[in-house]
Amino acid sequence: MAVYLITGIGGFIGSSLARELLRRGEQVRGVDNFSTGRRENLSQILGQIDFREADILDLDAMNRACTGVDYVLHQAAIPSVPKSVLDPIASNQANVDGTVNVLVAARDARVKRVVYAASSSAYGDTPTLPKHERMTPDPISPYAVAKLASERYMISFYRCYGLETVALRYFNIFGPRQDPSSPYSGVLAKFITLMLSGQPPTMFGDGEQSRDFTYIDNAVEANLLACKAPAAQVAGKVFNVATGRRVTLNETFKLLQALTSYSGSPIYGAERGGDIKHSLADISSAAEHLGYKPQVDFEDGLRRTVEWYKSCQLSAVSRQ
Ligand code: UD2
Repeated sequence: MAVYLITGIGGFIGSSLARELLRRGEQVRGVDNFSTGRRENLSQILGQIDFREADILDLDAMNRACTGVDYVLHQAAIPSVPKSVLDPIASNQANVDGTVNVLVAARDARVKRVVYAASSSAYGDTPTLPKHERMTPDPISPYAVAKLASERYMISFYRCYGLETVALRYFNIFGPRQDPSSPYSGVLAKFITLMLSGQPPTMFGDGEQSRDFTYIDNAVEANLLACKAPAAQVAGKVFNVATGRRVTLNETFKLLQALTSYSGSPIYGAERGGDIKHSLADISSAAEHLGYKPQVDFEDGLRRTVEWYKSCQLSAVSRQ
């Protein structure tokens, strides 16, 4: 049994990682300051994890959290392009300074490996598709810059201190427990919950932007593979985590109409600042070096996600 520290364990990705690790019989420790994570995401597993409410900007707390840990899964972040455009200082603090703290603490505690939640936003709007890891990054938003800077810190800590690090560039992860309630929430969580309650979603732009939407189980699997893959193949490296297929928001809306029985139309609004038009990953490097293969495709993931939000609505109704 290994000890895993998950930063941002209250988030939808962090809490999904925790659930899977517990299912596999591993020991889970987690930190969150609940700036974007949610206590409800942990309510069913709180008795099975070593949870510490802490901010990754608190180096002492990170030192304590890393003591005795084998693997760190660093998910804590302010994960939003538009929020970073509004407040680049907060984005930099959480997404860069926080990462450096986690790395210093992990190095000093001699953890075996740190796996980092990097972002596809690092590629920017370069026209070449699919995006592969050898391309020169060209981030647009402050969020994307911060995520790329942290990725480079991961590589730097491997080169300078020999701390094994792996950066996983997530491509629009979605699934159950993604928070739909903030204006900065991921598009699918927002669209699904709006449409289930009979309200029109808003497309920022013409809806023809496309994403390689990736179901949460695939991201969880990639993290666990990244912990165990031979260091010679993965340490100090960056991998795309995606499905290798893209869909437009307009196409997604049609699929969601069928799944949610929503018969209205979307609202079309202004394009969002800092946005990327098309995003699609080449996942051959993750396949080769991590043994990664997406287990759940987009349609199946969308169906499972809609079912989960429906079940939340039902339990909210039964509580009334
Ligand atoms: C970026 C990253 C993603 C992850 C995420 C964290 C890219 C391609 N992806 O996601 O990997 O790091 O940041 O937040 O950079 N939209 C609407 N209506 C809404 C909400 C969003 O039309 O109500 C649009 C939005 O303008 C964008 C698309 O939907 O074109 C996806 O937006 P998002 O915020 O879900 O994720 P994105 O692509 O910024």
